[in-house]
Amino acid sequence: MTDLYSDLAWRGLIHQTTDEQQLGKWLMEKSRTVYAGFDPTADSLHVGHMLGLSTLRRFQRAGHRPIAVVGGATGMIGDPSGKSEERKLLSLEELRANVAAIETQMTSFLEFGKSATSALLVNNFDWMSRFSYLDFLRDVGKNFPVNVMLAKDSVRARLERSDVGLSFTEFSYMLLQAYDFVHLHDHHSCELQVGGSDQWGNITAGIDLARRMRGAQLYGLTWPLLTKSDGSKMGKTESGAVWLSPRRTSPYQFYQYWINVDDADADKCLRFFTDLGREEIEALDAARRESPEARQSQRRLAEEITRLVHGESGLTKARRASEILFGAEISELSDLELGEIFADVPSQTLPRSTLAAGLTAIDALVSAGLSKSKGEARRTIEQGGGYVNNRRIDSIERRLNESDLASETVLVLRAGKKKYALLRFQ
Ligand code: 383
Repeated sequence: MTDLYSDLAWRGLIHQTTDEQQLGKWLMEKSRTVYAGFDPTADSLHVGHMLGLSTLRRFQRAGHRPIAVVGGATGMIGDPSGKSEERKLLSLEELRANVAAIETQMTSFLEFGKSATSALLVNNFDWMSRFSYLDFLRDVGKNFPVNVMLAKDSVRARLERSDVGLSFTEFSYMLLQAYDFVHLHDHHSCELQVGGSDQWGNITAGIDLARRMRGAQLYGLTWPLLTKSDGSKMGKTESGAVWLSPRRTSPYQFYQYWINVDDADADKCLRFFTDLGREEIEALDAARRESPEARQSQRRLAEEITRLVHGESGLTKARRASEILFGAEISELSDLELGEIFADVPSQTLPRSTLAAGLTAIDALVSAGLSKSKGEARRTIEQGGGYVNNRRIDSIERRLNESDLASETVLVLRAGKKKYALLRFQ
């Protein structure tokens, strides 16, 4: 067995464990079963969750068996850990759709099959929904001293604030997660639960419960919060989370997020998110110190993570989009792909008949808003600064027609180096 614990420690992925001294040895002794849970709060996982999935993946590659739990039941309640306010309950339809969507995403990180280390995907609704309220209070609740529950960070943080409070529903959340650990121990000999540092309270609640109910010794490990060197959250942009679903965050935007990681955060990202080994990462660190402008780390990071999440075809698309924004000729894209690449670029719509009649390049630049007048458009073209689909407009006589469309309905115009505009024909 490989020394997984040392690798996790080197990567900076160990925040707290139940057993500082023993866990490393324990993981080397034999193949263990380990789990992490994901609540279906949206129809996609995001970068924060990705760390959980890639950590499970590290366990699997080191010879352990990972279980990914999708929280069909816990998602009905809402984990107060790390949340400053009570959550809105999700409707049952929303939950069902979210479960289906995130289950698909979870499978791409792990190997499923029939071997001893094959991953398992389970939904806690399957066992929790069979519990009656009275049985749950008698079997599980009886083992939870309320004073211990009150001392948990997730609870204390909320009780200290008089303006938000904490409902009985969310207060009970930790019992559900605690019982999951017992259930997975009973049915799959699971002995270790991993999660982000916000999950420490829930993980230790499960360990206590297993000791009380079964006399079993279970273990826990958390990784640190995902923060950047400036203190802000990793995996967030001004427009919100970076999602794994290509419908929420296109492969191109996803790729760009990693390409734009600060030098100061690159070492952490490479260690946390990629499968690259120590030697390779340290070589990238050295290269970054020597010639940061080459952005080799960022390119490698973007490449590795985009391939993992969006596959080779997603990576190809994302790369193509970057090339286009750096001036590569544009052809044979779909409206959708163009829309993603040029999401922030202004666009104008013209009737399709203008194109059939042969629109002059001069008129096109004016209609797109790139030139204020025909005179200005003419000068732009004469100086070699007018482009259609990133190809230079070689004459002021140039007319555009259907064959110039870059996609079904869109033409990409550019004035100078960076000023883009789209013309849509409908
Ligand atoms: C549910 C049932 C279990 C074990 C865990 C859970 C989910 C857990 C939770 N996790 C977060 C989530 O789902 O809420 N109560 O959004 C996040 N995780 C992972 C990681 C993280 C945590 O899925 O820190 C970030 O991604 O643990 O916030 O039996």
